[in-house]
Amino acid sequence: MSAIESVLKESRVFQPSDDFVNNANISSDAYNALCNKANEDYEGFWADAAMENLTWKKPFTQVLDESNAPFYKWFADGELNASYNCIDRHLIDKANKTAIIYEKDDGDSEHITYQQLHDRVCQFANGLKSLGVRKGDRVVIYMPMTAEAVIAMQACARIGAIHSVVFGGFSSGAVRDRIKDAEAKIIITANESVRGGKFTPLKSTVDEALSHGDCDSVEKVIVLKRTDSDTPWNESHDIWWHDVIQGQASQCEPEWMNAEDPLFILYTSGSTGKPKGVQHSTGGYLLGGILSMRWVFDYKSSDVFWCTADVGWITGHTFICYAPLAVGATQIVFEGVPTYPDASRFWQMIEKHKVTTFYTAPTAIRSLIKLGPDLPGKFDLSSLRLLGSVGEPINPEAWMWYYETVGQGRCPIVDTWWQTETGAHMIAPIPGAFPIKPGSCTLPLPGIMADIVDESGASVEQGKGGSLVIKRPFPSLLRTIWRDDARFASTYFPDELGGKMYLAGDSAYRDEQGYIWIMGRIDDVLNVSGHRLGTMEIESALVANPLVAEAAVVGKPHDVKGEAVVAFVVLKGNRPEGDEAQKVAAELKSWVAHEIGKIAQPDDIRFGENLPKTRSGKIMRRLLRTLAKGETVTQDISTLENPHVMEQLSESV
Ligand code: 6R9
Repeated sequence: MSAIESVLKESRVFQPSDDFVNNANISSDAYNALCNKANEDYEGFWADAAMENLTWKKPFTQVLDESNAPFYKWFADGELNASYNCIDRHLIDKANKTAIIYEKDDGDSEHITYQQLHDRVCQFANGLKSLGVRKGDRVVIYMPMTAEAVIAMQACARIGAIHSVVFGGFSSGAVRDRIKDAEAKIIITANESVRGGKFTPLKSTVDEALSHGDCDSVEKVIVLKRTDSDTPWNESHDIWWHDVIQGQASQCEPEWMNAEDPLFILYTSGSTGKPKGVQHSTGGYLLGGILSMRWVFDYKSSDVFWCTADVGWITGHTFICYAPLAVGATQIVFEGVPTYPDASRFWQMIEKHKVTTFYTAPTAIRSLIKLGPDLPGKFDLSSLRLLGSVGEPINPEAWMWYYETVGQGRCPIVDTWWQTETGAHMIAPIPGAFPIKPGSCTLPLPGIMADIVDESGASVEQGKGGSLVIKRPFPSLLRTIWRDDARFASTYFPDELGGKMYLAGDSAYRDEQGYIWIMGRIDDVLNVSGHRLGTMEIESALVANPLVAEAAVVGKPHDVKGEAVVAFVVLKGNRPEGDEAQKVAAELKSWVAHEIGKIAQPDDIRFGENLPKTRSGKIMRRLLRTLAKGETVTQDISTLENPHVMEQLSESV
């Protein structure tokens, strides 16, 4: 495994500057004190954090309830509202502070204060109520990266509706599956998205999702008019966003929620064909995000925070919609792409808005290195004080460039390991408390009892790879998979590990200093440009095509995306060759884009008369991974049913 070898060679250590340490929220002493407190009085540690960081309508008296493990409850008798915590509680002293700098694709920007955000969220929340949306109803949000996307999410939280955001790059099939699984009452979308100067219809994708007639739960489709183009319209259920807020009051009493009430559902890929509806709580989830802001991002009220993720992913939920607002930060919401109008957009925006804290993904860093390694030097990036990375392991080359060229050797990099399921950072540097190493997400946060174990659940020795687990429940952990408790328990708390350890799905090892190095997924999940994709999901999409008899999907290393999708396909007819193979491959690529979304499109398609299988009929995936990488097969293929397909499958179309 080349990625692991390259991190293994990495031994550099970077100390934070004295200046950073002197001003840090958490010093090394404070960090040790937090860890000790969490070790000695686990519940007391979390109770204090929840009291200090959240504003409760009714304070909790219970902390952790383990009586129905692994369905853990936190602060269960407390009441609060997430939107109140993100907005209203700042109005006393920060009403005129900018909450959101909304930068549009074309470079125009709009500053929205906390008071203005409050008023817009309340108006939209009242509009939702007027359409009959009530506490516990599900609302699917399929929107571009606009200020309105955040307003829609916050408005749901305000009235206790459960949002389920679907990434704007997903296709109608993916939208339909999610609407059906969540039984959504309302869909919120925009007529079009605007990214990199291109307009992409969203409303018509929603129409297509609804056209099969099996989404009976949907009562209304709310449409933001983002562009002036004509919009297909259905009088019976479509309604414009501007009509929804028309005449609505800018006050809306928050719905006081139980700490355990679901805040949202977010679908993510796993090892089966069906994405999982990860369900998060109100109190515990919000607490996790706030602690990440204070500890890992060392949040200061003077910061300008920018997370470049899309709200369609967990990173955008926690670090755009909720946590920066919950601490009263000024943050950027960016509609566009890093390469438009050119590859200096990020650097130009950091200069323009005096960004202090910049959080992006290794794949973005790698592509920007390719497109312009010297471009950051042309801008004034002196406002930056901290950099973050998320989504996949960052290779030391990209880390060094980020550190030296973007951060000018001044800014610590926080490499944050966490997941859709964990809701907030789990293993990440506390930048003023201890040094960082390129490629390592460093140490578990205080209160996060992470460990690396073997198949039986026993801790492995230092330097040895194993499965990453978290041994104690923590507040921001998912509560269940939407309407699938059994899958939740078997996926995340498997019996083999005793049923009480959270199994993350990643492998990792620890070095001499206890620093954790993530090695990759242990399940059939690919990480393409920091996005999670299930191989089974792509395989089911492929075999749904009338031409395809069988398909197997694996990942291969890619220098920008991290991993690329390779599909091995057997057609119902003859194995295609030459132009015919080109044509069918192109057709299958656009088929997958249509079934799931462009991000799932295979980079490489290979046709065989069959797939390599053992005599018992199992597809030999390890062999396919070797073929995908173009490496020589050293595995024993003597048990193969059909060795001659190996040659066919080593040829890319
Ligand atoms: C936040 C997010 C989760 C998976 C996770 C792991 C990979 C995320 C990482 C990382 C190494 C990091 N991952 N951050 N691997 N270093 N700093 O990305 O959530 O989309 O659910 O993906 O991403 O494999 O299990 P999600």
